Amino acid sequence: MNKKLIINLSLALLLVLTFSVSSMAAEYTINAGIGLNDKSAQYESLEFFKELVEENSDGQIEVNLYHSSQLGDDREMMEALQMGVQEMTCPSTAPIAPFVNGFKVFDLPFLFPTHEAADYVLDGPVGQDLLKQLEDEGLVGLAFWENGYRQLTNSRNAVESPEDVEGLKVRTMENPMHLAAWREMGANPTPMAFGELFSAMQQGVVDGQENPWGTIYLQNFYEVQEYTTDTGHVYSPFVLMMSKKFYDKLPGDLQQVVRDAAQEAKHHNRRINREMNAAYLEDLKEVMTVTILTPEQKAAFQEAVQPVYEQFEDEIGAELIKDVQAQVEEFQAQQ
Ligand code: KDG
Repeated sequence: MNKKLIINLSLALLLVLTFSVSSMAAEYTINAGIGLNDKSAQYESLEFFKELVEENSDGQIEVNLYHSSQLGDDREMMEALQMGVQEMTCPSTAPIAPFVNGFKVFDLPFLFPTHEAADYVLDGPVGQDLLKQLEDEGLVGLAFWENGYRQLTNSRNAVESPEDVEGLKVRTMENPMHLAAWREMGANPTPMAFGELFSAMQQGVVDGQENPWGTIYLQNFYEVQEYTTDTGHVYSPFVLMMSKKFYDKLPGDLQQVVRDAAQEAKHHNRRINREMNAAYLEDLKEVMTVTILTPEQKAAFQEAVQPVYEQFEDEIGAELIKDVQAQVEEFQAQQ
């Protein structure tokens, strides 16, 4: 074979390769960002979602995942979704409240007695109606995933009663009800984005924080916090959401692929999250002083935060609170 022919053949091969690679490239890209790290049940559930979407769209959609606030904090990412410069995120309900007021209802303390009662309400008419309301804000609510029951940690003292919380500087999510609840317990709460939390605890800017067991363990909070208590004061849902600007560009069949994957991943997420939170509590017992409250001790916390219901009744809407409580009762009556 002469030299020229070899060069021509190589060029042709290169062209074929370039063409086939570019024709394989996805038409749509979903950049999904979260605040938790890549060991969290939330990230693992996003990986599950990614696999489903990429496979069921025959490669037309590619999903890129970003953890540890690499794309910003919850509020910043929601704003990026509104502008159409990011496609997906999965915040807790607390930071969603400034966008859609009704989301405040889910962060009322001691609202959901069990995981299953929460599933029932979130997947029922009240939860689904709130997801729909996100659309007016340029956000598409795809499904409620789970963050979990939030537990207090701190570096100052063991906590068995609201009195033990007196004056404690507690970081909360950026939500007025969380602040109010901790004030009622006598603490000195400070709202802060999740990404700033570890160093704030390390530097003593705050004494404590509250998050599910999985987060406390996997984000290494135990390195800077000595004490934890199973306050379980709030059940924290996650909302998997998408930029409406992006969603509207997808053809109908691909919108369905995304919606189906969000639902399938929801079941996976709830299952592994519950397993992980239970398992990490056991691991935390090895590295922290863990206080498990008696039902009487827990009732004292519940009583302390009760005024929050009245304080926020007008702001949230008495009807909405009643609807959620009625659904919880309906669920319990079926058990
Ligand atoms: O990925 C989710 C986090 O960004 C955040 O919502 C976690 O519960 C959380 C917190 O305390 O901010």
